Amino acid sequence: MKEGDIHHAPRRIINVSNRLPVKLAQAEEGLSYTTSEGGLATGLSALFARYESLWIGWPGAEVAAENMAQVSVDLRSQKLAPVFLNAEEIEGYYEGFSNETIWPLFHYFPSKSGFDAHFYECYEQVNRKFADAVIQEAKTNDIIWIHDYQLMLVPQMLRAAFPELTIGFFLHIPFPAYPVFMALPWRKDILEGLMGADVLGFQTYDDVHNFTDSANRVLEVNFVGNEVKAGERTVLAHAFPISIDYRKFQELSESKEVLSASKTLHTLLRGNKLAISVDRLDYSKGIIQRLQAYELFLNLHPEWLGKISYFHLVVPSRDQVRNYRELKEEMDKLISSINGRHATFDWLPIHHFYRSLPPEQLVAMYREADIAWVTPLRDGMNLVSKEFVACNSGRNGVLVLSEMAGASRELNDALVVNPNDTEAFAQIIFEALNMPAEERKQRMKHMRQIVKQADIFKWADDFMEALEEVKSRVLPPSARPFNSIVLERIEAKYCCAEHRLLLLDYDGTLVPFYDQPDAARPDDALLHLLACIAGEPANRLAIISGRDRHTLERWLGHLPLDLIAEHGAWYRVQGGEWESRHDADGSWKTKYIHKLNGFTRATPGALIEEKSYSIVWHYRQCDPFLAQRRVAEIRNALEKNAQAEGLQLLDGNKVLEIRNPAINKGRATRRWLHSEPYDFILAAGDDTTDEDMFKALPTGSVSLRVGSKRSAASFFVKDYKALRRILEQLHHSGFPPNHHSSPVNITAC
Ligand code: GDG
Repeated sequence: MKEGDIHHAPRRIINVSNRLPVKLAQAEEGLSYTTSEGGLATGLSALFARYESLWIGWPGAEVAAENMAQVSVDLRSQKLAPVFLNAEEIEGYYEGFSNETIWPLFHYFPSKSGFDAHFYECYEQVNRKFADAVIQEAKTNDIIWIHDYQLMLVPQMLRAAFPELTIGFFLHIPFPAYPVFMALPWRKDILEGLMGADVLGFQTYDDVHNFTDSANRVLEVNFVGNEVKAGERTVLAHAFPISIDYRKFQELSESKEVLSASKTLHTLLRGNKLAISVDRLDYSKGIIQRLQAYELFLNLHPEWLGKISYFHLVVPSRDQVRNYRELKEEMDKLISSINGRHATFDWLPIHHFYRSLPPEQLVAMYREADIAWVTPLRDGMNLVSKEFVACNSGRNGVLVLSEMAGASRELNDALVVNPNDTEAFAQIIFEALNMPAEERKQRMKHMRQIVKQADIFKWADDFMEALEEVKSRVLPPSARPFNSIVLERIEAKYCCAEHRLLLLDYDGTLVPFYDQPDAARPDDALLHLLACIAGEPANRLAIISGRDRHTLERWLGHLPLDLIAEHGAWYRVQGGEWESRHDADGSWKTKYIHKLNGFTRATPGALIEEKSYSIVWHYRQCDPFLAQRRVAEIRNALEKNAQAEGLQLLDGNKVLEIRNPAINKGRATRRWLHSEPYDFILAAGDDTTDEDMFKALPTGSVSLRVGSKRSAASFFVKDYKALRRILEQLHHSGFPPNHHSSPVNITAC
């Protein structure tokens, strides 16, 4: 990656998808390219007119090594960049993992999913290939937009290489509910891969919910609503229902070619009602269920025999693969049985097309249809439903739409059907055919408005807007990285200072986080380090923590240092007794604990920690989905009263804390600062409560934020180990090992 000039380089979108919008063919006469102007390419075209653009993807065919350079040059002129895949990669990554593991599982057909580790390896390798292709091209200021289930590991691969990059991901297919998703042995890798994006786009809110639920359960994250903080970044999971180029379809439906095809169709129908369906051959499309419902309808309503013509368009797909071959056999059998049983000399119940039709003929079908059946068993969105609405304007046909298609969330005026309910389906066919003209007109009018307003361009704009908005929330890091030059400068100050104050937070700053709070007890090395620093005559060391005083006393009470517990509600000067702040009041707690008890009983794994002046509701051990609901319920139940009583409800790491906001580390810090005049002050902490401490420090102090750049501290360090090294180094510089006084002896408690 080249460092782009953020201010002068034009913003560029790098679109990344499995397939490029061209199909490459290599014949003896040479290379040829056919543009496949799909919906996505159309949707992005308006964006590409506003931004610079590059599209990275597979050109759709295996390319001989000697042609690769030429193909790259040819494609470059169309702002495309190829990722070349060999036959083995296509088999493992695309046909294998993408289409035989993810596709069936994400469409709720776990029994059709294979879980072959070799396929997953290929998937990972090819995702790496795509990520490398992006990395080679990308500049800091570029926006990367990755598409679909074939490339779910790419966001994190890019993020690891370039933490600041703007990355969006859109999933075109459904994201399944956790009990289905958990069947995937690589579920954690997939979720981690996706979490590399800044914005994760899904077709519907159900998908957003399923994804955030899975992420909360599998990863150490806590989506509240549809957002989560991931280090410096915000990750937003949001629904962006994809759509079509409404105008293009509408205009096409009135073109000369379509009018001519419509006329032919009209003549052929001889006054019969036209029903249509348009699907790729796939078990998720509900092809069999629809044929069964149609057969039942004909049986129940023989008065319609000879009066309805069903144009059944199925686009061939993968019919060499067992699942698809079987589906085709079953479909062919059923069609032949229905036609065989009901056909007459001048009427055929089903006109079956097993091929792709030219757009003009497809649109003529949309235009002339009295009823369109879009009845998948599961579908991310389904664009056929929206195309029908855009093209059928004059006819006011009826859309029968499966409740399992994403489109059913928007097209409320369709007749919604459960494709598995054959009786209800047959009844809905009857209703659709008998719907009064005025009702058809009104329903179609509403649906048209929806598709017209929320077209594919709006979809792309909404996604980009969300991406830019989320990205703008990442504040420029204010803490600078700590390095050897900084260390030398601080060492120099430390050495010549006569009164030093060191304020150190404990959890996350001196020790890592553990699942069980008690596991964070200090190790021998830490006790030794603290004893050494505290033992320097010029030093005053205070541990300033949110923990309760008993724990601090037990773990660190024997060292010659000050202890500040519960964010300053309690403190103990070295050698003295514990004191509490004179204005601290804990009498409010009883009422709140009483209320929290009810929530705790109803939430397995939850527990209440009572501190002197605060209450902490812990939910680390709970089902994340349930916990999220409970936190919202607790907030609803308590927030109003708490505010009136001057209390604060604070979200922490899998905890909700109720506390008095007047007690904070900032106030405690000021108290310590006033106790003596210091000529060297150092403070270190790792979370938001430590920010109050940093802000209270006088100019010239050294402040260190552990693990994050976004801070009021002057420097950031990576983790507790880095901080310990700095402290050791300072101790050695200010108090060399051969110095006359030795640190106090300590024994680990
Ligand atoms: C994924 C998700 C989501 C079909 N037959 C012919 C033909 N088509 C065109 C239609 C339509 C497209 O194929 C199929 O629409 P889908 O919505 O099913 O799109 P997919 O890309 O297959 O599926 C899906 C979509 O992504 C977008 O996010 O909606 O849920 O599975 O555009 O017009 N076109 C022509 N002849 C045909 O015979 N010319």
